[in-house]
Amino acid sequence: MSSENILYDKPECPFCWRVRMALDRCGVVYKRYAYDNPEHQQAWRALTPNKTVPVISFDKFVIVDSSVILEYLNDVHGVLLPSSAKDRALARGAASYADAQVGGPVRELVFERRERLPKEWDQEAIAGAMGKWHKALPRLEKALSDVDYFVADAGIPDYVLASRFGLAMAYGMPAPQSPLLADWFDRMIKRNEFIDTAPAVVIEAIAKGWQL
Ligand SMILES: N[C@@H](CCC(=O)N[C@@H](CS)C(=O)NCC(=O)O)C(=O)O
Repeated sequence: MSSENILYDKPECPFCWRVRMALDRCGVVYKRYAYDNPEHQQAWRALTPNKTVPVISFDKFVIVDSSVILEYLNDVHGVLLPSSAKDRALARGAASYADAQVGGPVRELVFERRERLPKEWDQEAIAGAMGKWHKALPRLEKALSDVDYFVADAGIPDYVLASRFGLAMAYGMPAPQSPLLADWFDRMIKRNEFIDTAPAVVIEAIAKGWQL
């Protein structure tokens, strides 16, 4: 029997998108099933105790939670984290900071703008999210002072942050004031694993000429 990899996924979920980028980068062939497709929903439910996406089944070996999937992909393919223990710790630290401090405000902005009509938007909540976004960026910028990516040729922290930045830009977050982060993101959006896996809303924003 031939092997089969299945990703249960939601297009605009940042956790799913970073896993899609990593799978693409590692050249893993997989089927992508929408978690809420009635044909696949029952199978997805049976696999995840948390009822979240992403969930992946590598030839029936199931992993739940994006950070565990990304670490597994690095263990197998070895390109998503640096080789020294110290550099790996720094990369994991950057990923976890990006997710908490950048992810939080981006989530607030996306929820406000995606779930409501423009006239119902809570402008105070949007301004609050934008303020937190600007506060979160300087620390990430520091890590990019001498390098093109957080991990040589891009890796886990790059995919974690790019999934947040992509959605932020698509939902109208102001461009980062930092030239280093703006240049990093410009490099990221030109990469195959970004373009091949981006949600429709991000592809549409890029097609409309969206630029930082
Ligand atoms: N820690 C989990 C978080 C995953 C998560 O929160 N996914 C959201 C979508 S972005 C989810 O599945 N929510 C339940 C739902 O949409 O029904 C991971 O990294 O995989």
